[in-house]
Amino acid sequence: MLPDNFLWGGAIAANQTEGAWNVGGRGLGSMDVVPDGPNRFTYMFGEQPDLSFKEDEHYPVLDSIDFYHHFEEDIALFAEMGFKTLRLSISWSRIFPNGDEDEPNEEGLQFYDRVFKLLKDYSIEPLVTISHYDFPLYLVKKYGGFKNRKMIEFYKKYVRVLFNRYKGVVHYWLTFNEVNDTLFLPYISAGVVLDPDQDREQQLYTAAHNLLVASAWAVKIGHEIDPDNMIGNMVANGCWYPYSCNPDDIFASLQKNRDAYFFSDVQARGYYPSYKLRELESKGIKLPIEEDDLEILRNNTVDFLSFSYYGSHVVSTDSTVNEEITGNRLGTVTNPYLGPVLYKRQDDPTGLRITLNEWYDRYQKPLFIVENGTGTDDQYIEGQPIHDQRHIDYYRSHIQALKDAVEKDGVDLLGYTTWGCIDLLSASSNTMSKRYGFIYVDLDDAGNGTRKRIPKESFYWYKKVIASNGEDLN
Ligand code: BGP
Repeated sequence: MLPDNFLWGGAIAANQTEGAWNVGGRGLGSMDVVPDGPNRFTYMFGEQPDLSFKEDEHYPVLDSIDFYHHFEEDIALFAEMGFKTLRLSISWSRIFPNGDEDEPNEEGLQFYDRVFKLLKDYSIEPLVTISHYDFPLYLVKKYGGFKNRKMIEFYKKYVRVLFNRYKGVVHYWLTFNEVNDTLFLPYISAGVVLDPDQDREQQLYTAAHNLLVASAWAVKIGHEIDPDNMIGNMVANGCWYPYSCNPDDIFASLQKNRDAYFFSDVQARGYYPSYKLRELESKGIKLPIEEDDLEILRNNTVDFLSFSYYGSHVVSTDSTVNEEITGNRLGTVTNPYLGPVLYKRQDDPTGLRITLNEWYDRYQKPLFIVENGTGTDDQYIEGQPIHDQRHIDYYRSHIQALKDAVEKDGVDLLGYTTWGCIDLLSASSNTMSKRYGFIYVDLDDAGNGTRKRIPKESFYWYKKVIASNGEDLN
């Protein structure tokens, strides 16, 4: 059995749901200026220096599903499913519209007061991501995002406001979403536009160091303000398998797994792992470590580790093994033992069990699965139920895997929040048609629709799962 206090729920992020980009004194956020369509990836990879709005582009984040004006209805639906927790993020530019002001925007704080009050009324525990792919655009343009050390101070000021304001209201916090994506998607994860005239990796690791230090400061400030705060990290996860038992493949998979381990090693153990220090040294990359940084990292490790898991990956050192699918951000060889490639991924529930075991063995700290799910192209026809059997099948197998990890392997797991408990904008494509939710939102990729919310069949299924604490998966 899962523990009685297991935190079942779902996850959303401000930039993918809130909309209301110019309401309540909010400033522009880094994702507001990212269009959908083919140009999008130049932004995500940090290769787009022009962050102005262009007339011939569409910017879905500006209005999104308008959670800002629908939150009461949405949270009522989450409560109807029996959610014990809701993972949501705060829009930094709602609190500090530019990011470098001295005083926060009271109206922005009041919005989250209302959200948290409602969650409390429904006994739903908020799990708050402090920065989920979300930086005030002004900080990106003026300071260059987390490439600039000054960002640590702006972030400290921001988290201090949040920890003070929501003391006793929010207990579970995540410092940065998918912090390890800084090395792959520097704009969305770190607000960084790369300078083509500077060394690429030096810029990435500079941002990574600044983010890691900022994250440790959040742990410190959060614990000082309320020792009961539980503060976790968040990485994009999904174990890497060797394609074969060739020792070279095994070693290659070990190295690939370190892309995620590197960040959580620092955040959970409090120091840079030797493998990374050697690698950086051999490449001539210098971490911009300043006075006190190492002490801050050492003394402020996270209380728990959290991650997203969508599927596993495979690496081969054999150049003739070249059948490759592309995940959202990482190229991976197709796994011949898994099923079809859907939305650039292969389902692998056992990979979730493996990942949980590997992470618990490595850190011996509680874990939290804060994203897991699959996009589907659900269709709504007025008056008819929305059959999203694919969501049910996916969740059933992954929940069984996490139960095995807890019940058979002894992993300490705090909870499980599915990604996109309501249809929202996809981070990689910025479209609505990759639908993750238990709740359909009537909005298409071009931004047309009523934004009406309609529960899908998976809504009723998940409700049963939560009511039975994971015992009834039928
Ligand atoms: C993670 C992000 C989420 C979310 C999810 C699904 O990387 O933390 O914000 O979007 O992936 O990915 P996508 O929306 O691209 O399908």
